[in-house]
Amino acid sequence: MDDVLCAVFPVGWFGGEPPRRRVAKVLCFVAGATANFYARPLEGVTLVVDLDRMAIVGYRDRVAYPVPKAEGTDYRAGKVGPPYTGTAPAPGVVVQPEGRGFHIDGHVVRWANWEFHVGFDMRAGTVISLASVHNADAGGAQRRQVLYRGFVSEIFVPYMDPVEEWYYRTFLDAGEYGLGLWAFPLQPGGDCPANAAYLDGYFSGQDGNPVEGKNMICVFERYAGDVAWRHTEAGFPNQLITEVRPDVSLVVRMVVSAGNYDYILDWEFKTSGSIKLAVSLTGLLEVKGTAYTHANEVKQDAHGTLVSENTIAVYHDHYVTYHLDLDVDGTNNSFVKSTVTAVRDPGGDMPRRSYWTVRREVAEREADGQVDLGAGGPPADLVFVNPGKKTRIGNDVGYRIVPAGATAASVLDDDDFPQRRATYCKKQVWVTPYSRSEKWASGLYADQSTGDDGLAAWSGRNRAIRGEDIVLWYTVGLHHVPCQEDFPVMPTLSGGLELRPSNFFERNPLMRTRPARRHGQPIGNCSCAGASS
Ligand SMILES: *[C@@H]1O[C@H](CO)[C@@H](O)[C@H](O)[C@H]1NC(C)=O
Ligand SMILES: [Cu+2]
Repeated sequence: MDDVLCAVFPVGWFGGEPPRRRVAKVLCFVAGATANFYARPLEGVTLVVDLDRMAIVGYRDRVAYPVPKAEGTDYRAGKVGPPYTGTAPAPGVVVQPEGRGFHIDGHVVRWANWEFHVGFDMRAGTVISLASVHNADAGGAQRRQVLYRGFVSEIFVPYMDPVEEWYYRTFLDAGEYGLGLWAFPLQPGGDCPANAAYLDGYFSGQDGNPVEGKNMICVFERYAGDVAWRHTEAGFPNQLITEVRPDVSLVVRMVVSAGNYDYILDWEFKTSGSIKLAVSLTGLLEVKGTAYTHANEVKQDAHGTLVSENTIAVYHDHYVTYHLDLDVDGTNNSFVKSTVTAVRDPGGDMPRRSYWTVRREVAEREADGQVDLGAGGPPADLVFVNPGKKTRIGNDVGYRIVPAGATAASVLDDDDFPQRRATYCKKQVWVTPYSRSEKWASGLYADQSTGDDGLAAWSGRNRAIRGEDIVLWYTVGLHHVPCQEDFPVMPTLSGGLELRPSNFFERNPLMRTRPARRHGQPIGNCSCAGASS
């Protein structure tokens, strides 16, 4: 019994009256010789605990499968066999010879043309607020608002196995557990580079006393070796003009270890005016014990991939939903959808048979603010504009929403119970008028919720959203069909979105950035100077 560990699983809601008792299920695992106890489930044994009475009110021992072997499941250094042979990547470290370029004043971060506040919340984790960007071309110290407040509102992870031990595994990681409660101290040099600064997080413990979480958030400048913009001009005789600007950005990072899974949640501020939101999934798969030991034996009822003997990694989704209260140059904003529309036979005597143009539509009501990025037709250009602010030549100032992969939407039936509790996962984009009570996409009280509160219910009121203080809800979605490389720990898989200025500035705000300077850093035995290839 010393090797057995148990974990708490929410029961969800599967019809009938809203539940009166607060209950949770408890499932157990065998650690033994491995730290990866999730890989060794005691499949078929389920306990039900009444959380008010703190009593076991149900116990079931239904099926018996072999506990998967411990061998090959551990992920700790020294437990995974010898390293690869061959040339190892050379050690590297980020060096900033003149120190950091950003300043942290309390919780306000100032860097390049950006200023914003970083907060910590038990449920949401990192909260970015009052993000504003400096408008260099306007002269003086003019700051312009971009984001009033942004945070991860929910992470919904429904598993796709309908059997007794699995049907209810439809996690709402923020609402049922708390992303901030699942953040742990970041490891310098691994989670964040050597040049990072760290922020602590404070929250109330179960007894009401304050708890300090050390190094919950890190802030660092990223020198990725990428290019922000460049051009080589070879058109002049006897002259080659090359201008390159290195891409440097500021990252605010938190890692959430939600039981078996790890989410790396990044806010990346770019001098171009973009804010990139990235989520990287890694950690351990949630697996099911099985009698199968070879793919030849596996039947349709597996509901997942055999990733090791007696081990099925069950199909599931990840939906990371951001609440982004944009204030593009002020609170008066509209949501504009531009659809790429093909036109045939332009006529006249030109030889072209077709071209495309853009059909622009301003969303009037919440129903117009719901967008399924995968549904038929060409991709839309989605922009938050301020109809009261124009560039000098008259375009509406705006910020574009650019999906960066991972745009899966839920395919569950509308009347399936987990789907009712997270209805919003059918569409990636929702736009609602600001309301201080509308923060949590799955409703204020998510545990055992019935779906009557939440983003889809609010949006169903179909309020006006044109020329209002409006909020963008964006869901990064992945259907996860596991493979053997995801075992015993999956390599990071990323998705996200970019909030990118669109007629917000008068011109490319990077024009004033300086070319890279060469520092007297050691560059090994590379004779880069004057080298040609
Ligand atoms: C937003 O701006 C538009 C265009 O200037 C204006 O007509 C509208 O009244 C403004 N809305 C609010 C709420 O101020
Ligand atoms: Cu997954």
